[in-house]
Amino acid sequence: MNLLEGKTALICGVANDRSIAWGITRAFHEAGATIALSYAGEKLERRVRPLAEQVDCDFVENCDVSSDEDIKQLFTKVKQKFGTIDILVHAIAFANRDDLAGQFVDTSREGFLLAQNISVYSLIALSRESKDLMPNGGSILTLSYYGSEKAVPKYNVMGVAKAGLESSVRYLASDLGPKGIRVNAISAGPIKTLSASGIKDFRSMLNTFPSLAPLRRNVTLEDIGGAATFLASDASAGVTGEIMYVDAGYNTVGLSLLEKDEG
Ligand code: NAD
Ligand code: 0WE
Repeated sequence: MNLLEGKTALICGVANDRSIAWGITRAFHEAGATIALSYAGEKLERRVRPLAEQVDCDFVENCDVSSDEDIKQLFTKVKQKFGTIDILVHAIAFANRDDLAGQFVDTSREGFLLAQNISVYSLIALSRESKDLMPNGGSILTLSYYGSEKAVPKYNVMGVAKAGLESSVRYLASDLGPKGIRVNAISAGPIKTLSASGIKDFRSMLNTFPSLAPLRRNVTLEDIGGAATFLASDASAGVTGEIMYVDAGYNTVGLSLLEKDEG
């Protein structure tokens, strides 16, 4: 399928081949999009360049989203190379590891502001820059998680950040809708990425999830890539301000009594 033929996508947040951003990149490439990538920190360049080659991408730029300077430079280079873009993917989050371990009540001011800065404000800043490069309209996508609306043990300060992120999606959609720019989030089920590997008990989350989710399995990078392709394409032209769950149905069920009669 060539849903994204003729479209250019700037994808921010590839760290390695397990990143959700990489799953989205592969899906966009298969759908015919031209790809531009940004990563955070020179250490990652070594990992991201070879991945970029796999999708015929020769635009790979460093951008730490805590730096206004980095963001400005990224978009200057995007403008030089592509002129305009059609799609922005924001797949970036960060909180102090300690804040994802103890109790939420112990969150420091510094830890709170860090999580909001990297995980929420960055979407606003990247969207502002993107809108000037989207004269023909466009699609902006970010990644959220269920911990935004329910208190998930240990997700803590990131849960509050994701609540802010989802709210930002609605406000950005409201601002940019008149320009034909849509803004949506995918709320993904748990996936074992670099970010997740730092989390104690993540493995037991992945092991338990299939018994609770209607589809009886974990979600894959391909699941997220498919939904992202839809939201980035004109097939979703009437959808904006939306939080789309790609979680094997997990968020839709209440009491889960484990039953033996599967099938
Ligand atoms: P990942 O570690 O592969 O990606 C996170 C990315 O954020 C990395 O590329 C990292 O370099 C980038 N990043 C961190 N600080 C940055 C900064 N200052 N500037 C620029 N980039 C920075 O992990 P992932 O799971 O693919 O995470 C991508 C998104 O998906 C995140 O928003 C995450 O919250 C969300 N998400 C993940 C899961 C999951 O279970 N893995 C589930 C739902 C949502
Ligand atoms: O959004 C995320 C992960 C976000 C994240 C992860 C880390 C680990 C390493 C942000 N910052 C950091 N900082 C680090 O130093 N997810 C949705 C994955 C995730 O993280 C959890 C989860 C799930 C799911 C943390 C606790 C409980 C569940």
